[in-house]
Amino acid sequence: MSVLEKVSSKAVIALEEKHGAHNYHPLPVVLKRGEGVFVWDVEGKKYYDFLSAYSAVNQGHCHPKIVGAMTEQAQTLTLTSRAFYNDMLGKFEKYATETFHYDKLLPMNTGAEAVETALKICRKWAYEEKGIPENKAQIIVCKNNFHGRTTTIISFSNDPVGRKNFGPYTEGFLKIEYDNLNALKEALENNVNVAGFLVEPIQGEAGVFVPSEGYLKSAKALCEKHNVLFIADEVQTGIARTGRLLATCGNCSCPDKHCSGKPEVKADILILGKALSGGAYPVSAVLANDAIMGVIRPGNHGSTFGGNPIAAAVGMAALEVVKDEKLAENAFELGELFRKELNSFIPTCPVIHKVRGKGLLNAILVNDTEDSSTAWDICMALKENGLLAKPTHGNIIRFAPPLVITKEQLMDCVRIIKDTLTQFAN
Ligand code: IF1
Repeated sequence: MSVLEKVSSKAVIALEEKHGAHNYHPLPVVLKRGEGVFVWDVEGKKYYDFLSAYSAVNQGHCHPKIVGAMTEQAQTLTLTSRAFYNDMLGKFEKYATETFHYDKLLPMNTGAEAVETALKICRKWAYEEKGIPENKAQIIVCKNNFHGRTTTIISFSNDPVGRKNFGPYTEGFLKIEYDNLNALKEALENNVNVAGFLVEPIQGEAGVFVPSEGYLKSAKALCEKHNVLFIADEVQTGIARTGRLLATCGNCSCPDKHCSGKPEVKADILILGKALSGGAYPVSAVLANDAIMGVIRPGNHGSTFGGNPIAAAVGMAALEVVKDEKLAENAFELGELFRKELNSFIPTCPVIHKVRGKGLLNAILVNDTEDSSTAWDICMALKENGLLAKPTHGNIIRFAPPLVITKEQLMDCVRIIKDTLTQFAN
């Protein structure tokens, strides 16, 4: 088949079915173009994108500033490896560390790699700074976490599908209940060799589970008391998604007006990915202050592509767009509106019973069992009605549009969602 030939969705799906590994179960829609909040399939049908590539495309599809920075850099210098310096990485590191208020940044490519990086930094810090005996370091993680797909990360997952038959598993992790300060307190008190606490500010894969008010702040205080590093995985929640630059936003001078005066917590190690590139390129990073990042020395860690000049150019542009276009503020305001609209609709709708989330990371809870196909069927109907979303955990549907969405567009989407759910009530 010529690449120029027009293809049908059916043909593309058949190609993947035959030649691709079956590690995903996508919604049957084949996209070929994106712009802002919209994507188009190969038949030309237009959709609102309410997944945003799992919050990677916060700045909207094919943002001209990000694509411009990327193409310009791609025509100049793409990759040097870290065996040599490139003239872009330092600029990106300066820009990002000033944006998030940390001394240092370690660049990687994917979220999972950044999580692995954070775990390595934490362990090394534990042995060299905290004085934990060699190979005894423990890192506390939460039940129902999602931090990626590497062998070490799945070792502390409790999703049987993602984990089973991929053992033997990496040791050194203690699992506690999420949003439970007592569980954290006990784990810290009963284990002398705890190095870190790895946590998602909102659990994404678990169905957009928002912890109780004050949980993160108190958890951070407990960690401080026990000289344990608080590691925030903001791969999904970061970069304005939840209505603040970071969901753990402790930067009172950050460009987000909703943050000022209401600092939550500042992680000892911050993990970013996804929207750090606006979805244009794989860019992830770990940020920490010198006392922690200082344990990393030449040869300890790295990656061929991490910190490449395209990633640096794209990362800078992506962060600039977030500031210039006030995406945190937009996510905050439109998120409130979205939940208000759905909350007033729920009493009239027997199909869903709850909407929850922060900023523009939201989910609706469908009135059916976890193994039912209702949420999937609703997503199929939403697709027919021009809006793309994906179920998580069977009966939960996540709604996370690009943060460049306007109020008018959001209200149009609320209408589509209400109409579709009403369709299911009958
Ligand atoms: C897939 C979920 C989202 C993440 C957090 C690290 C990573 C992720 C908090 C790893 C990745 C993704 C990956 C994606 C599904 C997805 C996801 F449904 F599983 F939970 F976003 F909501 N930390 N999350 O959410 O980043 O290595 O993928 O770059 O297809 O597995 P990555």
